[in-house]
Amino acid sequence: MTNHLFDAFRARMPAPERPLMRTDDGRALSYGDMLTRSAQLAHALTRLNVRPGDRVAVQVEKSPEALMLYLACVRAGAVFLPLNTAYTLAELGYFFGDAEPRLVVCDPARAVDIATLAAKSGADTATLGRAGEGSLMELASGQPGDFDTIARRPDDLAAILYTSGTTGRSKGAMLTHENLASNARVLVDEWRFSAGDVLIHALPIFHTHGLFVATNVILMAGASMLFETKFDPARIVSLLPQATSLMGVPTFYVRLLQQSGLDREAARNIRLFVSGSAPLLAETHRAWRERTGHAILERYGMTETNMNTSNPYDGERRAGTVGFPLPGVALRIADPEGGGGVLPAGEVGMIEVKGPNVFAGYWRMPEKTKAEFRDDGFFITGDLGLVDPDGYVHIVGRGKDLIISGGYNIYPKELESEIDALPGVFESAIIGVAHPDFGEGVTAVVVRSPGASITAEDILAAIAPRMARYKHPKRVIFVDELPRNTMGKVQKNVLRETYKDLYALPVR
Ligand code: MLC
Ligand code: AMP
Repeated sequence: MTNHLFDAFRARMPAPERPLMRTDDGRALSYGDMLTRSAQLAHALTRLNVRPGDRVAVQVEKSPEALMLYLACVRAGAVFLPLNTAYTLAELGYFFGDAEPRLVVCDPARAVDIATLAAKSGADTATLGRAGEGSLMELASGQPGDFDTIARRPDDLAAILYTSGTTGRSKGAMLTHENLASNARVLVDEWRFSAGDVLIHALPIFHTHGLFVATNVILMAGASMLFETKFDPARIVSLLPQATSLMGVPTFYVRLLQQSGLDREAARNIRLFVSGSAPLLAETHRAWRERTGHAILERYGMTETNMNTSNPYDGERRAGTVGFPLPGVALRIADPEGGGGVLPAGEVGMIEVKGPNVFAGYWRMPEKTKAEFRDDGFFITGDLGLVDPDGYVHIVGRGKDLIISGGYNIYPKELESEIDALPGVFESAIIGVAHPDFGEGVTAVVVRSPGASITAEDILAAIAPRMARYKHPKRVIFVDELPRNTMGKVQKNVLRETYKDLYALPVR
């Protein structure tokens, strides 16, 4: 039986005794262990009535078992649906209702609340803790160590990852086996990964970057990783000599630069530093080069598209650009207004992409899917950019109202709706303001209702149980009125200019 994604990993798998990962609590997992554990977990999923095509929603702390659960879903033909550990019950309720998972896997500490919520959508619940404890591994440990991997075609779904919508509801991006396999294969080749590589993996595994870019590349190369459950900059510097590569969001590099131990000697065995998920400042790129001798390779991707472009492995990695379209990816700059005609080189417009990396659409939202694709199959990214005379793609802004803080996306509309609904608030505008650590800091600009005295603390306390912590405003500013244009639209650009120095001082 062929299972498109798992067979692609298996085809390049090294000898079973070769290491796949070493964890920060000293555990080691070989490729053989990966096969056994993922097989046992695939049996456990089957025992829990997960059938091919069923969604398995997973909100658990980072652990080797959590990664094995991803592979078990692939092997069992299920659709893996990872969820940010910061999501509140209110946020989870929406995802469960929309995705209708067969099974929800959560941390034992949240089991009671989540099981109640999951049951409302008809899902069963199993638990998996940071150290592998919980009902799921208990069931898995008694299962056989081999599994007849379920057949899956290239266009079958492997995962659904939710991305927040600019106009409200979160959308589930449907990613196929071929989306993931093709992208991993291309990245392995472009970035020259091989079995001898050791990647420092310190990203969360519920997003494209940590789950697909980092993990799939390692699996596809038969390489290994130092699997860190959290990003601790001092520890990362101490691990550098044992590694050949690091992948991170710009905040990683900003924080690592504050470590006195970061120098050429520490980075002597590294061959590749990769950054993505948010813009890497040219000054961070330069500072990194001075300190370590390495030019960070910046690449550009999205949940919906996996990776689209990359600076070259050989050749100039140009600061402030995201490099060239990856092999197999067609990229064009289109007129964001008036029907999307393709613009001449050098002009700023909407970045549109097409290729085997581009997702199959939004889960149960055919209208939204249709709206974000052109008739000829190009996906409208929402990012504004240009292609320079040398072919490098530059991202110059966003056509979508989105804030990226430390690599996490925050959709202003979602926060504005919550804040506007509070008694004492007349209206609000959420903006991203340059932030030395997170890249952009979420900032709330609020107009009180006449006579009201609501405070910043009141607002933060009200949203705390409803929204993930990383979405919370770092500052709340009260104003008498919001600036508007003649059409009555709030001028967020004016607000961003007014508050551009709000976080100017280094935070740490
Ligand atoms: C944590 N906090 C954040 C935050 N991360 N606030 C805003 N933005 C963030 N990204 C909050 C915490 O809740 C805490 O709040 C306070 O900030 C300080 O926390 P910390 O200890 O400094 O944070 P830390 O745990 O170290 O996390 C920072 C981080 C993390 C950078 C390591 O955010 C991270 O792992 N980011 C990576 C995200 C990622 O993987 N993105 C890829 C998306 S895929 P308080 O108030 O409790 O103190 C994608 C596609 C592509 O975009 O192209 O790759
Ligand atoms: P997400 O929806 O979390 O996958 O975020 C995708 C968005 O992150 C893209 O649409 C871009 O706006 C942004 N992004 C990813 N990589 C980069 C990069 N290297 N430079 C600038 N923005 C990036």
